Amino acid sequence: MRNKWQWFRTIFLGALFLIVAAPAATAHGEFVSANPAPNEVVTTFPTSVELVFSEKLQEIGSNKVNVIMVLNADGKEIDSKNTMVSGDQAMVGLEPQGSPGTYTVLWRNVSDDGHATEGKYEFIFKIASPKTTSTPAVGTGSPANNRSLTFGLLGVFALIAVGIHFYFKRRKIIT
Ligand SMILES: [Cu+2]
Repeated sequence: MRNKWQWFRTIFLGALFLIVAAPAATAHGEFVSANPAPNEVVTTFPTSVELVFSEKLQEIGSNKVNVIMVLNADGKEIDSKNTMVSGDQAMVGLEPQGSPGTYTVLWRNVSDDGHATEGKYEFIFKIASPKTTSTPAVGTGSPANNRSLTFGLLGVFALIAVGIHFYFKRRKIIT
């Protein structure tokens, strides 16, 4: 039992060290910008995903060390599996998509200094509604969906506010 705990503690401290020490080290090929951008809402599905990093990327022979992977809402890979690299940029082509939803971009790179970095972000594909602002809601569902989304967000904010309130209240009692 004791051995198991020591092992666990070692792993835990190791992970903690990595989390604390990693940002302190040099920048590597950090994420700078992307198209589509993180959390961007696109109404035309992009033909590619392009990422810009803070350092020139390294290509090691024919090995694909710089990879961009794009998944649809169902987790299906919809990229061309052929990430291209040019300087500090990488891009991958995308298959055309019909269904609106949240798409996930996963990336991994190796910068010129030999350091590997990885990350992910999401963008949202929304089919543009054909209705204009002057005509009241011809389409079904979408205004209600927007409204429920707004209320949902308000609810989340309210919960966070209540949480913070009680957190500080408790701290006050303890100290
Ligand atoms: Cu580095």
